[in-house]
Amino acid sequence: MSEYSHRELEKKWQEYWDSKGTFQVTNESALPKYYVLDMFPYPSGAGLHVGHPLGYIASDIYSRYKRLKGFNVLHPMGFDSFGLPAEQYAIQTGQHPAITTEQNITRYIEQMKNLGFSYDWSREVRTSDPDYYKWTQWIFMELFGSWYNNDTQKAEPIESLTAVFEKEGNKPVNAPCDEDTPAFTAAEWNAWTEEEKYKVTLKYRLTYVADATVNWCPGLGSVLSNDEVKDGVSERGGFPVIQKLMRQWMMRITAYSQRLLDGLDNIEWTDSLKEQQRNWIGRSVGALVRFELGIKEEMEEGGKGELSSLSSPSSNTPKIEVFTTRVDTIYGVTFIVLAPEHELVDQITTPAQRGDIDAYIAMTQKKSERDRMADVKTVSGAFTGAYVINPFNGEKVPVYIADYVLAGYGTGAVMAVPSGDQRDWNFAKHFDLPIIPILDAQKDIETQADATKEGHYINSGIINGMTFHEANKVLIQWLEEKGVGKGKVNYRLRDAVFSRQRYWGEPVPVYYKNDSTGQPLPYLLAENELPLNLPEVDKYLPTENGEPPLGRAENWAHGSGNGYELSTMPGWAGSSWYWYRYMDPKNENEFASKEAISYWRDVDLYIGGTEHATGHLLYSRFWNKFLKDRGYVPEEEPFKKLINQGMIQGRSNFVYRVKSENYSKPVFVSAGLKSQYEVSALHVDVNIVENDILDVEKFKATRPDIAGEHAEFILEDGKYYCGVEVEKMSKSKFNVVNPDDIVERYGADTLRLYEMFLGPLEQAKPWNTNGIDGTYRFIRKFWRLFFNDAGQWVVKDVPAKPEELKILHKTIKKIEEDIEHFSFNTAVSAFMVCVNELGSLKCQSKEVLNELVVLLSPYAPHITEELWELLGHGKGTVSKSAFPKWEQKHVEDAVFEYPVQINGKVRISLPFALDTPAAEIEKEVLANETVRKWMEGKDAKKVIVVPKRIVNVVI
Ligand code: ANZ
Repeated sequence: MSEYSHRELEKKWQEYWDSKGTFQVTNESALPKYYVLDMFPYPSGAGLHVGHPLGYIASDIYSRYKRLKGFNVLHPMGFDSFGLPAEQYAIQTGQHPAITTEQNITRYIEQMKNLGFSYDWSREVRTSDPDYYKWTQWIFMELFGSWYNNDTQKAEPIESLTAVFEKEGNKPVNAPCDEDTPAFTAAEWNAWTEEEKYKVTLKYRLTYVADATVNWCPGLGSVLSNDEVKDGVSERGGFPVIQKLMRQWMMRITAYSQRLLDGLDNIEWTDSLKEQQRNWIGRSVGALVRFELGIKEEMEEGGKGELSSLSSPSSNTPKIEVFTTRVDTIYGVTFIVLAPEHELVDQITTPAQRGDIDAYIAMTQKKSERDRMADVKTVSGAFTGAYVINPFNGEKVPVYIADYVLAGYGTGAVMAVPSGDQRDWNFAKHFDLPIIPILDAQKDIETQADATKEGHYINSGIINGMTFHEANKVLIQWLEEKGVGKGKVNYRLRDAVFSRQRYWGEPVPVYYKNDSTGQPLPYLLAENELPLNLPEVDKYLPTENGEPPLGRAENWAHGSGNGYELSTMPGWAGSSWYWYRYMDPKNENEFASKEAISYWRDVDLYIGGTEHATGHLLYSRFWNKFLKDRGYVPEEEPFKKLINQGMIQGRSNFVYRVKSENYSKPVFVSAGLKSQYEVSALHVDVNIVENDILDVEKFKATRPDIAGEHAEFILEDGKYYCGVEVEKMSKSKFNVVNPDDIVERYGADTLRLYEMFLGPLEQAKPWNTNGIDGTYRFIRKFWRLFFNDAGQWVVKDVPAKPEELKILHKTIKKIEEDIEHFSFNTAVSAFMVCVNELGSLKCQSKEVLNELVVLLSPYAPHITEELWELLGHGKGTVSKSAFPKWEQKHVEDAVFEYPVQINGKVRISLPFALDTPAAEIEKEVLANETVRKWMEGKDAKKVIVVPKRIVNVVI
């Protein structure tokens, strides 16, 4: 082939790689391993657009580079194939989601293969495949079979827990568990029936059933996770989402809060991503403080009555426990605020205040937690009529309820310090409550919030004059001594809701059997009953009595005759462990063999989008830590290095229709002339626009609805120029560019280079098809180094010239550095410079071109395979060769221009070959005419030659 023909050549090599299994890797290799993972896609019906492959191209370049560097590279691809869109489509069309999913996957694979990715397709996984979800179900069962031991900081089998119960009851057990877990002795435990024992263990398991306030989306008939809800509506479909209490499977991720935080210190992720995870976990160091309730009848009578609770504290008096990060402000507490849902509200509200309180509660029920957090302006609340005693100074303070206090955080109650907290300040102002300054630096009370920076405590007894940290320490000690509180670390992270009322997800491997009181109790399937296959249903909708779609399945019951769980697992289940399945995808006995896992261990490089910052990446880390605790995997963190590729935005084109009454004859004006008219801008399909010039005939043909036969076009220089705007790439904006079209026209190599050339990988950038011509020219110029205009092969076995070697070695050095830093765009520029320079030198040396082919192969794998073959490497593929080594001697200039200083002033610079001895340089410098002129006939006292730097002459 002497003409560059991307169509022929790319197909040829894609078929070659496929048929030879070029990129299949084994788990037994003497080579060091390297694992490059892409976040696997959900196969949507729309196929890939040019934005999707950005990360895949980068990871492919890196994988190919690592192979050339001598690593055994695992680079797999698969599909996160359970999910809502397929189910929505099934609801609308009756088509089984498995069918659409299969079709979409086929299309994705075809599109990916067209781009020349070096995936080991023999390891492909699909989360909706029973052979795969069998193991997702198995992990669920392992979680069910485990509890978290805070003392060992590990998940352990439930048997180690019941062993303690048998001997010592649950007093010595330090473990996260349900709030209503009773205290019991070994004697009590041992006296219980098996059923009673089982029920108690359910309170400790890492997955459990609970009533949880969830995001319920009636439009989708399902619960959604927080990251599936945006601004009060579902991300998919935009249906309203409300807060509802429902019985759900939960995952006790909170047991891992601290480890999820600590692990971030040992992985190479961007600071912003780590910060998002830290914020999501939300660690707060503070204290719990108990405020005892005054007897409310006495309080009401003038408020000055004897405080029986103060004089005779009794364990029966209700106490309000608050969580605070600022115990140091306790002297400034002037009221207490409870969340409207707080369990004590009903009990403490006085008859006189009941009306106000009930009305307020009714009002807040309408708001979601999100709305409540987001609204910082509106101040509202109600007085309960009750008072509590500040344990530090015996002051009595009133108790309010207000919706700025959230039921689900801390204890659902705060000690309010208006001089320290803005919300408390607003509340105090609104209800005319006292404000006590806590610091002496009192320019303005609102500035006191930051006690760590300035000011000394006033009115504060034991902490007067202390720093913030000292004060907190002293106060927490005081609390503990007096028995009214203790130090406490609080996390914002909540346990994860694991149930979805959907069809297209993993069935939960659980059935229900009624207990002796007739209540259903969940039981696990036996391991050999897995996978629990998704049953057929007649419709993908909830049943008439509101059960999830699985409620429609006929005869769908456990062998014992008991009904299965009807909800399915959430979208994140299958993606929380998939990187292990690639290690050993066909294994029928384990999720992956011990050998495979101990060879591949973890993902060295993970590339994907930022939208998974707090969902997938947190859940995966959680499951990984759990699997590690149970001895199934070796590493604490699954993804050592993570890069987020930036989004490729769409570049929309617009036409401008002149506003007019006459719609039968629309008039469109070219962009440059539009200011002369009153116009409305309309999106036009970017695929019928080239270099911003509209193909008017195609426009008429494809959009007869807006530009019929009779439309008129006001042109500039005979052309219709479109307007341009950068927006999200989406169908509705007519700016979607399909990689298939680009590949057809320019080839995958050009597309790969062009996507990398667009800008730094991590940055968002607009797609612009106009620029691709430049990259296409580069590829053809590269080809021209091997073939002349007449199509003759010009490469010769001639020794390389020094200039050629210099260009080559500088490029090798630069490309290597750039790949190591994931700076793919600068590498592409370096290739362009190199090819230009070798082109102008008319380089024909095989020695040079051979190396260049290897160097470019990760970026442009097809053309380089072809040339590699033509260079005489027979059947071997360039992907199995070795990355060239650059040598210092070639990189350096052969000659150095020495600046020559005479008594400290540079007077001239003189070129010397690098290997010139110092004595020779000295001799020639002193003999130079200009130098002699500046020496004014004097002798040199000293001549200092600093090699490759400078020559100093002292006279
Ligand atoms: C007294 C105080 C004084 C507070 C002060 C702050 C500043 P983070 O850092 O987010 O953990 N708080 C506690 N529970 C709450 C709840 N359920 N809803 C709303 N607010 C709650 O915040 C902890 C602080 O937020 C706590 O410290 C408490 O107010 C409030 F100058 O206590 B602070």
